[in-house]
Amino acid sequence: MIRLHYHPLSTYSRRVLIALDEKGIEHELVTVDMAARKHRDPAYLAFNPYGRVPALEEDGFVLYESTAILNYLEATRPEPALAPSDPRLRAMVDMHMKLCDLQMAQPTGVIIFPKRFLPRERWDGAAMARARDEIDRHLQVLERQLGDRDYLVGERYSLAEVCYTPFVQFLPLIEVDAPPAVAAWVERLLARPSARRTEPAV
Ligand SMILES: N[C@@H](CCC(=O)N[C@@H](CS)C(=O)NCC(=O)O)C(=O)O
Repeated sequence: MIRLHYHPLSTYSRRVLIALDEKGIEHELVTVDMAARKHRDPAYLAFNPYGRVPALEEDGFVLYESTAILNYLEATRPEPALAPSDPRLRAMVDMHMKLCDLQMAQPTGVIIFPKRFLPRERWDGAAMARARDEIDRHLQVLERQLGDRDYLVGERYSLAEVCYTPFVQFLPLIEVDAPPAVAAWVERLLARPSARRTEPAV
């Protein structure tokens, strides 16, 4: 049985929750009390030496880094498929997963972490403005990549969309206006039952 060490407000954890839901994988959730700094306890650092969530555990096998976990789930539970079998399309999914981390997830964290969890006097306004510009530019790239298609790769929902969902959820908090194709894609992503069932409380 899979055990997922996670936090209910964690964007990266939510990627894994979405994949578990999409694939109907039975699992057990272990909440890491991050407010109480439990992710820094030696007991948790034994799972993930970087002290981050999510971390997955199955029969003594431990894996962290959400994209690695998603790829593991896809490899071990290929149905229903969240990645195409064609090597070029699969490579494109990998590319979008990586770019999501670099161009979207990272700058999103710079804005939403303080806005969700820190008092305003601790916000770094300049860094947040730079992050917002970066996201704005990235959404323009996504707009061209999407064109008139519903999904990023091969006309099917894939791990690329799983990776983006928790982050595009926060576009209103980021205060970036998505261009039209991206806005329609975001709506499509957030309407999926797996997205609705894993929606964070804050
Ligand atoms: N690259 C990691 C990022 C995970 C991550 O940053 N998780 C956040 C919660 S959303 C966390 O655990 N932060 C605690 C910390 O960095 O101390 C992944 O994809 O799993």
